[in-house]
Amino acid sequence: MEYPIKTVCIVGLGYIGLPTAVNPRVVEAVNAGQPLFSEPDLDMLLRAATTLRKLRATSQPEPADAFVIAVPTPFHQDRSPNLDYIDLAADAIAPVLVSGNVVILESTSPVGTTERLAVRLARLRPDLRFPSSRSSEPLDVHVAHCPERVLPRRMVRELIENDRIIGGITEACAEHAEAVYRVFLQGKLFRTDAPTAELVKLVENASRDVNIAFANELSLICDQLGLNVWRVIELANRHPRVSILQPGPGVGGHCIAVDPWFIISSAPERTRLIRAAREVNDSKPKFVVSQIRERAERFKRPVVACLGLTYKPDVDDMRESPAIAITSQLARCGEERILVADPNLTALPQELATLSNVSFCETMEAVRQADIVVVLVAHTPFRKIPREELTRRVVIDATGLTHQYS
Ligand code: SAJ
Repeated sequence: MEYPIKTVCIVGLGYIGLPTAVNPRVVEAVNAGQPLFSEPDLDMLLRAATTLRKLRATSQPEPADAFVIAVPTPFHQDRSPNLDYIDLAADAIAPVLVSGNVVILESTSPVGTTERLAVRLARLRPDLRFPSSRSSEPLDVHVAHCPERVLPRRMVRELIENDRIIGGITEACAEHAEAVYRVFLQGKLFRTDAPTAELVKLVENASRDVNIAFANELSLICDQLGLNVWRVIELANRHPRVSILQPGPGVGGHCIAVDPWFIISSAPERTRLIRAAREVNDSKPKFVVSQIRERAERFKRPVVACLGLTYKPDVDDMRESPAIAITSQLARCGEERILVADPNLTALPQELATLSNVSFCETMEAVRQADIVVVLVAHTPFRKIPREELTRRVVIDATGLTHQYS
């Protein structure tokens, strides 16, 4: 069956979601064709979309055929999920919903959230019929979950090419949601129910977290045994059925370090491995700080160059960045003078800018002044640092970038 989709209202226009979207500065920037974060090809597409009047940002949702909710789902201090932004999005779209609409939740969500969204909308709009997994009555508004899966820096391509999972509260909901993705998707669509789709997304990120934890645990073991973890992994991966990921300074970003907790909070007694992986990854920044402090002991007042602050290579996103946690812990607990360099940033973030022993400088300037060079993010430009500039200094490489020299 055909369900024509002419207008789509996206709630949440950036990775800070709804609170950002209602900010007049963001609305102006998007309407002027300027994205608020850098992502290959996004600025060009945004300019084209706004110029052709295919995209318009507003501070309040407007009537549309389909509504896509893409707001953040952080956790509370006790690591239980915080669904406030989804609730705010529901409250914002409820007044403009009409019969025939489809509402799609794209935010990564704990199992049960899509049905909870439908219940909230039904309460706000008693004049419309919303879906329930317990009933197959005809509906006015369809509700489904279609979790996003794109990798930062490859977002534009992956958005079109990746396969998508569509979890409808009912079969009809999945069918209606599919019509939205058929407009642009080249990857395959797989239909399922909403709770399965919710868990699939969480499982994807938890699987990556567990695999990174394995690599991080290997880095701790190799440190104790005096072995090169990068070489060990490189050689182990020559086995046809072994594919170990890379250790690093810890796991950052707003997804992989957060989403496994949504599974843990749904089944606390049955998530020993997922929890242990989170703990291994969360403990890695502290380990890197202790490595730096140990090597710094032999200097009177060491100058430490921290290379990289973002949560992963070649992005400008600093959310939950282990590199920031390491730099900040180091600055707070020691005598060290810290020089920070990051080719993807123009200044220190607020939490480091207020520390008197931390300053921001250009990469080679930081390296040349340093007694100890700490590689925290394997940004591509760091690969151009001349080898001899590193070999004559103490180097602590949390990323494997300098393994190319060995
Ligand atoms: N990392 C390692 N070692 C590795 C790989 C990554 O330490 O071998 C670290 C990175 O440095 C970073 C963190 O893990 O700090 C996460 O980076 P990432 O590149 O693995 O993932 P994200 O957070 O940028 O994006 C993930 C992706 N999920 C999966 O690959 C399963 C993406 O497809 C999702 O759309 C995204 O989460 C999301 O929004 O959920």
